[in-house]
Amino acid sequence: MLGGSRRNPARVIVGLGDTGYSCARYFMRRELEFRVVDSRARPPRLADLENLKPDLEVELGDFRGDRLLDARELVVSPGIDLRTPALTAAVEAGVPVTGDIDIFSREARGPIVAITGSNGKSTVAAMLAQILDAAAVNYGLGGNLDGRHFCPALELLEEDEKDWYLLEISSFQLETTRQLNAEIALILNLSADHLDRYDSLEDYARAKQRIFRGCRQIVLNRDEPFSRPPSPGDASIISYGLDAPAPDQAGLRQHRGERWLALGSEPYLPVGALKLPGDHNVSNALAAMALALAMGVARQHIVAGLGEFAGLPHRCQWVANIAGVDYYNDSKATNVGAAAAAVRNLGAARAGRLLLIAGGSGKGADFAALVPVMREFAREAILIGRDAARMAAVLKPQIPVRFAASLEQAVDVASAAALPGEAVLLSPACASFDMFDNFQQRGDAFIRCVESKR
Ligand code: UMA
Ligand code: ADP
Repeated sequence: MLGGSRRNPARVIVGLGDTGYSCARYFMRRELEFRVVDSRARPPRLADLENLKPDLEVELGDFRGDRLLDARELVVSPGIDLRTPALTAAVEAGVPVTGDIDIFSREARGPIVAITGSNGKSTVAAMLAQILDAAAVNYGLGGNLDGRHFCPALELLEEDEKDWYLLEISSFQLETTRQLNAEIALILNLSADHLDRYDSLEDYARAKQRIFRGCRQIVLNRDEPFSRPPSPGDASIISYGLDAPAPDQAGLRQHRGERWLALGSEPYLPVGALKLPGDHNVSNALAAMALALAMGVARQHIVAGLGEFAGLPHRCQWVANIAGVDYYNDSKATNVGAAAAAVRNLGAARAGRLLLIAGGSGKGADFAALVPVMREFAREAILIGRDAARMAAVLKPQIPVRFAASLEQAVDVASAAALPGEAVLLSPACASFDMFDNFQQRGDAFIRCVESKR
């Protein structure tokens, strides 16, 4: 099945992970000619593809520029940096580049709700899904979301046609999306992340802003300057924020002595009715509410969906209370913005009696933004992983820091140090790949360590 040169031009799928495999299936359904390249020796979906199409040409190992130059089109997977020399050479030679979301937007019949941002994408997408379940809307949910129940966007087209498509889209996927034409588009927020893939924060922001290309309605977060499109064009706008909303906008209002999510002057539900902790999740709930309003969903379904949503695992997930200490698993906090939000929100509720377990692979991030929240809302950091020393260098002058050789040891240190009424939070501010396969495995390992303390 491998190798060999051949007549062209065929489409070339670059990368054989979940995305590449979904693209291959899509091309097969459409009876379009394609071949596949992957720089890895054993890409994860190789066996699946071999079963599906044993005669297919798959080229493995370092990308060869000459094998890409005569392609009709490159369909590039999100995990691959477009700055890879073989890809830049093909682009310079005039080979068009696309990606799965780009193809999806051209093929899908139903309108698209597109969600991006540095943090909160999966939570907001899942909250909106819960609202749409309450409203009995026929929708498909996919894209960047991880997990057993979600799929790459193109797999949604294998199912019956839907009335709406909810897509969580990463900046990597947006890089290869020429024109999304979403019905509704939203950038939740932007904070430093993936700086191993972008030359600057501005480059990262520019990738995110491609979400607005051709969109008809924009949902924007008033609390986040990066949420705004560079020029909204003719798109209509509904905004949300933690302040009091103007008419027809979403926000927070005082009502019967507490904070309520509201549309203009109309209260929807009290903040206390949300099951997730922290103002970052109040903001996420307002985002889901604004998206649902833009879709035309009625008030009672929004209230029901938001009130029922219990949160996703690995995002500020409460694990246990052992000897008076609460343990939280926020393994999905793979960047500084997410970890800072967790420390602020969980630490504020305990007057700073919080121990943070953090560290891992920092993706080139500057950890300085953790310092003010750690100083105000935490009393100690226990650091693990490849970038522990780099993180310590930033935190150490300000707050006590200890190192641990493993996550298990970090939980031992934290549980020995934590006093009743305090909390231990795993919120690494880093990717997990130096010690684990993925953030789910890291979170599951944390839960097991905590459970062993009972
Ligand atoms: N890779 C190679 N050589 C190749 C192809 C890939 O070394 O030829 C490496 C990449 O550098 C990367 C890994 O393989 O480290 C996976 O890349 P991929 O493009 O094959 O990934 P997929 O399996 O297709 O999964 C992707 C998303 N992953 C990434 O963008 C890294 C998944 O998001 C997404 O669920 C899936 O498509 C379906 O849409 C995961 C993710 O971590 C959850 N996303 C990042 C994030 O949320 O921060 C952006
Ligand atoms: P994403 O899909 O963008 O990675 P998730 O909903 O999976 O977002 O959450 C990832 C991490 O970000 C978790 O640690 C979570 O607690 C944190 N988080 C969620 N929403 C926000 C927000 N609005 N601002 C900052 N951090 C957030």
